[in-house]
Amino acid sequence: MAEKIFIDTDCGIDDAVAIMLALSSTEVELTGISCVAGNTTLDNVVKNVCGLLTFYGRTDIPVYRGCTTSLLRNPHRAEHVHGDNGLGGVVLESPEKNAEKEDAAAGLLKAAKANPGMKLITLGPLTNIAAAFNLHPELSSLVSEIIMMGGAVGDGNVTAWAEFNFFFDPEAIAYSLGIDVPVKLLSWDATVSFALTEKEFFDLKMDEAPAGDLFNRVQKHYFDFREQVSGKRIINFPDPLTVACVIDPEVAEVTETMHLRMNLTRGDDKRGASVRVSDTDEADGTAEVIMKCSQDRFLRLIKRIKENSPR
Ligand SMILES: [Ca+2]
Repeated sequence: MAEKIFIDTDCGIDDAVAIMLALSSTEVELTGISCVAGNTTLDNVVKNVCGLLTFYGRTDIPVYRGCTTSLLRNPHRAEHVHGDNGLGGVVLESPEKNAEKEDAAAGLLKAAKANPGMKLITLGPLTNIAAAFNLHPELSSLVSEIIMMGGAVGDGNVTAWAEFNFFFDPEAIAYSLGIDVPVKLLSWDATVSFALTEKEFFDLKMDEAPAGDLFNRVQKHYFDFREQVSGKRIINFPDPLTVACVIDPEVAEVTETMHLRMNLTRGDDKRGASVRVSDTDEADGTAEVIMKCSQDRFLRLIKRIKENSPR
């Protein structure tokens, strides 16, 4: 039977690919999507998610609006990475659906009550999750696992110490690590454990089907961004890897259990870093951290976006 999942997202480029991968895979069943500000504004995130679900003809999947900014109002977004609309400037057809009336916390609770034991996948800052579990503590007995994209043991992607989702809302991460549900983290280290060159990317021939063509178009902006910062046209897949590790747990090649404490010191260069500590009393929580992924297994999955494309 398909694993029931719920996705929380700040739908930028790689979130879109992650959702496309989930919609292309029969091992998982998407019970709902909640939206949070992060890579782009909340309004853009809702529009992108509703547009994607329309593209897939899956307007039956409920979408919920969540938090408009981080708990401490962090103005830092990532338009330089994901473009003005979060999808690298790619404009989807007008969505044939809107967000539900309930907010993200209520939507998550509704899905969890209907699907006890479901897994929660988070692809953005943890603001919605901290709010939802605070408002509805019964969620911790209904959700079996939280799989988060975020955190860096080595270098981060925003500062030398911090990964974007953790940097954007470190207080929400500190809260979420302490929730009484097992947490798995797809770290920035796992993200950079492999990259595709532009040639390898086009060798996938994704544009043979409509969804694969959309996959190619949204990634173009990301190649341009990586070239600007590193001089190399390469691409990484943080959010798609996170979903891939739920679809096929063997995508995660190296994992390590870590006790983590967030650096919450305002004004400190290392704010947003997840610091490894040896003593559980000093930690905000313990997570199983995925440090390396299998490129072969992942690429086999990603091709499904083309193979199982709608229309
Ligand atoms: Ca994201």
